[in-house]
Amino acid sequence: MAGTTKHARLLAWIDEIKELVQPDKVYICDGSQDEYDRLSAQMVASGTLIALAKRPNSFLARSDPRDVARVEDRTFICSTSKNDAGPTNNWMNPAEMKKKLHGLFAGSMHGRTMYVVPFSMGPLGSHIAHLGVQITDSAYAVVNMRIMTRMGQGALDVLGDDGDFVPCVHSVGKPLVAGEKDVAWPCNPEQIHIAHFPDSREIWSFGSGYGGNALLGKKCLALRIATVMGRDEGWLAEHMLILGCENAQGERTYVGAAFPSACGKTNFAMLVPPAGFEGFKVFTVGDDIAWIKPGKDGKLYAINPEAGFFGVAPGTGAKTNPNAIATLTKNCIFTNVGLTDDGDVWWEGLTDAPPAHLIDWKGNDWTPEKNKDGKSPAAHPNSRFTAPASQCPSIDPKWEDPQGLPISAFIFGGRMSKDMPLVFQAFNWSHGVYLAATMGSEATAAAVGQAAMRRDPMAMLPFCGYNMADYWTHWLNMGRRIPNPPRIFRVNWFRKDANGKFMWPGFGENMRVLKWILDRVQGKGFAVESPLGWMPRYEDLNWNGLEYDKNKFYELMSIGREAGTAEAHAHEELFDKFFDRLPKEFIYERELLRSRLWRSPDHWELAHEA
Ligand code: SAT
Ligand code: MN
Repeated sequence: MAGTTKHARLLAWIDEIKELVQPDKVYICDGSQDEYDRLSAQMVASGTLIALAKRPNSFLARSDPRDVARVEDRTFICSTSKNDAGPTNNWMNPAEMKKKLHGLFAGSMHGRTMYVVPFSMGPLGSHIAHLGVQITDSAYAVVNMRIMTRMGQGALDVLGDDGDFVPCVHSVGKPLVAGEKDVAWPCNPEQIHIAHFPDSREIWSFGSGYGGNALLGKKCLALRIATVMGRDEGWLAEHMLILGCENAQGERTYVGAAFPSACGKTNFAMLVPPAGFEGFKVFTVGDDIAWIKPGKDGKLYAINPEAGFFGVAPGTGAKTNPNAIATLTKNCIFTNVGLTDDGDVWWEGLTDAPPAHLIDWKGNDWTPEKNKDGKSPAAHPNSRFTAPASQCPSIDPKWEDPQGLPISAFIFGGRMSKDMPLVFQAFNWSHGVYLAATMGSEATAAAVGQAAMRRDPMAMLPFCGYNMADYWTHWLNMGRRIPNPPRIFRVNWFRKDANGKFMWPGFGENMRVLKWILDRVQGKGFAVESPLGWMPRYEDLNWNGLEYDKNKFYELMSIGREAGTAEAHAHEELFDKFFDRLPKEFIYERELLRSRLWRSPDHWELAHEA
């Protein structure tokens, strides 16, 4: 059975797109298990998916090696005014882009099925949820959307006869001529366009079948378009995980934490408290995106608009993230990981010892020998799992609460191998917004062609659908509008020593930092003023169960005046791009930072202060 709708505008739009893309067939998805099974069986038969003998109802896909990550330089914000997209986005005139897209999409689904994928971001019918409809010629996108969103007839029912939806058009851009045999992963890498129209709230994506380029509910709708909705309606759409931490007294505190792609959000969201934290438990609400709205009581409430995890596979193992491993046992899609000889998946970090032989993500024979230089991993560094959130053992019982969950702290963390301490707290809201806005992070594999180090404000550089300076102003205003805004923290799990070794063990041990953050939120934790913010002393962290040298801790927390001053100076480079749109608070915050650094010693250490 296919999905049914009497929504006149939706039906007219389906006809209009069909006319343009010229598919062989049109199919409206109902989101049923039966439909999922049918589509997966078709893709197994055509070679797009491989059924995994070791994991029930789970599949492996291998992408075209030219289509493995988000493509930021082919991602566009097509607002009417260029200034509304701002200097950090690629802008194109909406009329020009539409013309271009119409050229690309004309006949682009020839020889293929045009799937109509109705979906809800957020629980069905929740007042914070938003509906979208994705048209796509990728069955792979359809089955992934079923895991990542509430997809199918349920969404159509909520849409009713005249409900509002964000139209999303997607094509892999590889029409088939009569008799042409399809490839396993059709795509058109030379012609990738991921275009957003914030004024008319629509999305058009051409040429890629991978992740955020193709699952349009995720970065395109739930971040780029949703940031614009949030600006207009007074809420926040953020690149944040949401977790709840329960203490021995059973009190649960929720935090939102923003990190750039592939910097450990999924691991942090599913953290298992280490020995020494008996009675503590971490609950997962989301691992990538948070929609945050002010409640009537003046608190900020967050929902996870997604229904699944699209997590980075490499580095995910029983030691680093046992909850993810338990989530992945069934009903999952794996993309660009290795295939073992007994029909299971493998990636670097899944187990300590690699299998003696497997088929790598490119479909070639692979032995550990082959990756001796580290340049030919079995799994692509941006290989992913798509998994239902409901299967996660640490999922919060209230993760689908349509009211959302009250947020007490925001955490912002970049990937910085130098200079940036493990943790500190903002002095106040506007300082916190400044800390988040100036966040720097080193390149990962999540997007092609990243600079070695870049400013990634709020981890939103690739995901903000409007002028970043206006977004900062929106953040400043959100804090002013509520009586007691969440406390703001910066963290950095990635500092390295002189030998290039990570100084902090990370993963479960991040609980030590989280606990201090919660103590601060609850008014219990001690802190010392540093040039960058409030910091814990060694004795302010719980060290039960971990031997961590006091001197090493102070080294991890230290601030070099020269490096700090250079950093403050570099903020100017970022700010200069925005001219008069820059919030004036930021100029003031930068001057305060400079003067705090100026009066600090060359090498500032907590030990000297405490
Ligand atoms: O491919 S996605 O954009 O969904 C993943 C990410 O970069 O965060
Ligand atoms: Mn992400």
